[in-house]
Amino acid sequence: MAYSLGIDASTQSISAIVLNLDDNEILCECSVNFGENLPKYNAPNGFINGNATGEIFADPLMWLDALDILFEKLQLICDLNKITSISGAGQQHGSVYLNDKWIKTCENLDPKSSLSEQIAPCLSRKYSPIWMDKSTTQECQEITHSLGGNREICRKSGSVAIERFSGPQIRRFYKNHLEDYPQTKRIHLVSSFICSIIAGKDSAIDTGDGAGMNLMNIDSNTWDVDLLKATAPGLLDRLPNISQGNTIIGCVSGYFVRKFNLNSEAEVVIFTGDNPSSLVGMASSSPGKKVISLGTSDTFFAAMPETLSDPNGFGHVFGNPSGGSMSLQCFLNGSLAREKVRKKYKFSWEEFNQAIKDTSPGSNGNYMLPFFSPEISPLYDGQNPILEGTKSFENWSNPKLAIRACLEGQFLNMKIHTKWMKSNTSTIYVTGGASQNNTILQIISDIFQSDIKKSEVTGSVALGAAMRAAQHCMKIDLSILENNFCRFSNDVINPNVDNENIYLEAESNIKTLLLTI
Ligand code: ADP
Ligand code: XUL
Repeated sequence: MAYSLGIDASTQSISAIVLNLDDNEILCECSVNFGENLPKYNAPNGFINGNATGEIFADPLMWLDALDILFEKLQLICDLNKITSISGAGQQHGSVYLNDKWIKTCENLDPKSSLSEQIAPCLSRKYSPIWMDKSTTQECQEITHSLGGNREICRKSGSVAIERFSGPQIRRFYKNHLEDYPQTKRIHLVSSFICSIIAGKDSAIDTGDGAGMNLMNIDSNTWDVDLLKATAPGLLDRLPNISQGNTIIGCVSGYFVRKFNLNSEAEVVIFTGDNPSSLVGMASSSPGKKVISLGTSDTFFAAMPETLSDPNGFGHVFGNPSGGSMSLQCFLNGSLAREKVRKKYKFSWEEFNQAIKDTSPGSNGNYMLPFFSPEISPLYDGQNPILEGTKSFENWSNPKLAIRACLEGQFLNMKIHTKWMKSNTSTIYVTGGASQNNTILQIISDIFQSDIKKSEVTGSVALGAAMRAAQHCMKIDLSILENNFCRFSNDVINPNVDNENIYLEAESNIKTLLLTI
């Protein structure tokens, strides 16, 4: 029996999927939610606000405690000794800062003590800035200036300098913590940090996640000297190597063998970012399919036949774990905005859905840009949604219309900001926590006038990781893994053609509203 394990270290939780490669079935799934399972970290959604405006951090020790709990739980439902291949993925852009104790500690993890206890003395920065952080506008400007403008940095790194990307974050740390930067000997991404722990060995960063740093040259897949120089001194020595996503780093750390009965011969493939991993788990590694992931953030992505970049500078080019590149547009105010509106009226998800059923497409001419916190697609620095319509709508006293207008505003904005990808396929594949909500999916279908196919596995990130592990360690063809494990529900959601014109008119009104920000 050969099992493959995929791990997803995401914003709100850490999850795992185990595939039985002999029976072609998903053997088990398991998740540890940071807010619910580790309340002592005071991070109900997996992150905490910093003191300065725009700062958003997560505690790497919380991720490690969650990893220990994840394996405790997995051990109860699965024979971990049968796992022969492991890989994983992490929320993108987050960076972890480690001192000179790191490598030795990581290589000698002791099962008698917890991961967090052992790694705590290795942190040269207590908290990790994550992808929601917006505090580096100044650093983005400095890096852009050094490179000679947006066009050049986008040509080299696949994106203009972006606040949440690791390069600008590292620069801010270097500038503001002059005493801690010299103590920092290694800077990892969330993906390569968790991979190092799993393998008991300092891991490389893969090209998929590495492209989300404003530090990697997307043509050569190496650290770019000009980008490094513009970011912080001595950075090359502090970064791990970059490797292709098919790299096997070695076998699983003895920590997991002795503590949770993993097989000492289980091999580990280097981790990637959550979005590149989801591309694999959604059977979309080859160009021709587009995917919407409705997680903490909403993302829209696709494998690319040719490297295109967003002329507006809001989109990104990342490495495709199967070779070539993928395009991605991220909408920060994803599930968190939907949650805000829902909680504003103390509605359950059922009441939220009923509100949609009780109102009409187009929200009777009321429009909303539901940006409750700063947005990146498009750039918006405010904290308040923009509403235009009747007085009662604008002062939030019509809960049902507010809910519909929030959803319509989100997905019309998504349609407007993903046109640059020029993907004309008629089906959209959806995944992520909110994809279980068919009412939301119907609105997406009507706005894009596309069929929607829902992944039956909500954990497409962990699934993609387990598939990559099996592909590279067990040498199983990706198309076979896709056939065996990527399942989409039979009930395809079809667009209501009667709503097409209503949403075309709404799109033009949302475009006008976007001009006001
Ligand atoms: P991440 O991987 O970014 O941690 P998930 O993909 O697990 O996030 O998605 C979590 C989100 O899913 C939650 O923030 C929640 O708002 C959303 N969600 C869960 N259930 C529903 C539902 N029935 N309807 C809409 N959204 C939902
Ligand atoms: C992508 C992005 C988010 C994170 C967290 O650029 O910032 O999707 O990867 O999921």
